[in-house]
Amino acid sequence: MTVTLPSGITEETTNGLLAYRIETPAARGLVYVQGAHVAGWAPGGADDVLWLSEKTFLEPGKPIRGGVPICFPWFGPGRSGDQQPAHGFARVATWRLVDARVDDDVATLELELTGADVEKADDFPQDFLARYRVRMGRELELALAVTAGEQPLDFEEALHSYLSVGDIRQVRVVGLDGAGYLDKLDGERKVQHGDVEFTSETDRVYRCSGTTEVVDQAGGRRVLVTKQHSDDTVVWNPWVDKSRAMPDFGDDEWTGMCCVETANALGDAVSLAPGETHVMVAKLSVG
Ligand code: TA6
Repeated sequence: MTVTLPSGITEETTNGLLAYRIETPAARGLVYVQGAHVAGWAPGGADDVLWLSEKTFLEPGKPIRGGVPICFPWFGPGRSGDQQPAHGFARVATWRLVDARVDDDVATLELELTGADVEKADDFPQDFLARYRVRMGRELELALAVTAGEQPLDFEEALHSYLSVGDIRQVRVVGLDGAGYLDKLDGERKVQHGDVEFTSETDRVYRCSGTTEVVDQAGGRRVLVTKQHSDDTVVWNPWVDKSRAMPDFGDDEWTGMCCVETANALGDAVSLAPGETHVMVAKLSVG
């Protein structure tokens, strides 16, 4: 299927990875076909809202470090704890562009993935359909629609947004006060008191279906993360040691990023009857 690209959307290839570059008066951005991976978004004349590691892999089959990876059909190692690849096959699979348009300076790309596009994952039903709509303007709206085929479908999902911040040590995440969470560092279940602040490695899955706001004092920016049909918000910063342990993450880059992820994970996995569709939506806006 050949999609005609409208003015404002161009195609480019980097290291064998096909991508669509968006340049309109409302936004600049980049979306790789591998993983339907939004790697950059800058509203209007502003700086990029999404963080991308200077060390990221940009090679077929390797996940891109930064932007908004799509985690599907499992999160992390999955509920069994041994699923590979980490965060599911969708983020390293080759999606298919099915629509591209620009309306009032807002660029919309729609990409699809089916079981036929993925080598693999043993027991995951092949006849699912995942459709991802990226709407890039002064806001970034991401909608992941999953439709079950003839078999029931049970999956986790996350839009694993890496936000660019001035200094994580001066960031507050507002909106999680009172929310229960799984602290993945010690496996304990805890309750958030007040805003989330960062003083060490932070890796938490909050039970939260509402809006959060990332207050980036050093960067002088607030990023609002609103969502639909997502029961979990994941907050992550690797801090020093973990950053140094990742080959695709600069040793000192940890101060400049904060993940606030829109998810349905762990006990909030989605179960679909045959033919049923679930749509998870995340919207980023800058204040
Ligand atoms: O969302 C947080 C997390 O699950 C962390 O535990 C860390 O593993 C991060 O995702 C990045 O995962 P990746 O597989 O991209 O290195």
